[in-house]
Amino acid sequence: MNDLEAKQLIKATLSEQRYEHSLRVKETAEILAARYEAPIDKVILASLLHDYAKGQTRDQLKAQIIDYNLSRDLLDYHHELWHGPVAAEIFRDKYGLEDEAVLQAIRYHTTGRAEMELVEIIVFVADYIEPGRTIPGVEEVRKLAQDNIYLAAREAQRNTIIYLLKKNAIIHPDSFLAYNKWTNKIQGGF
Ligand code: DGI
Ligand code: FE
Ligand code: FE
Repeated sequence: MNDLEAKQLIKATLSEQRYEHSLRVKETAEILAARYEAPIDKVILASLLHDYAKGQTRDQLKAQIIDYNLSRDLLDYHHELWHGPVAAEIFRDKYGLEDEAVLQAIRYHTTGRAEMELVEIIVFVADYIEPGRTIPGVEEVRKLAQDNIYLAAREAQRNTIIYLLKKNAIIHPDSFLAYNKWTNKIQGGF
């Protein structure tokens, strides 16, 4: 799949608002890819496609988690966490997308995970800082992203975890694993 096909696919599937968000994530991710010398084609494709399944209903997503044999554990977590893993399966199954780095970036764009490649981290951060976002603290993450992608990712994740804790939400372990990994990296650990 090339980026024109990806754009057409999301335009035909997503709401206008979500389509525009996806284009802004792509623009932001492109800048980060250049800055951090990440494979630009993979970054563009993953960022355009990351929210492909976002418009699906909870029941549709649930059915696909079962059909695609995704971890049933997912169903114990908020349905907001389902659209990434399901989208990755759809692209693999129905669109012949085989690039693992792209699929992983789509799959883990909401929670993060312990072992993230640069493409994944860039999509994760771009999704958080795209210019349409008004999340408290986003300005600080935008600044950090200019110099240190790990610091930016860690700060974004820290903000999300604090936000979720404040509303007594259940937090997926992958969110913590990503947070721990980035924090350790920043502090010069593993
Ligand atoms: O799809 P987007 O809105 O562009 O962004 P996203 O896929 O990063 O989804 C963000 C939402 O997901 C946001 O409301 C925070 C939530 N989220 C992220 N990690 C977790 C989580 N929600 C729960 N309950 N648990 C998590 O670990
Ligand atoms: Fe998303
Ligand atoms: Fe998004």
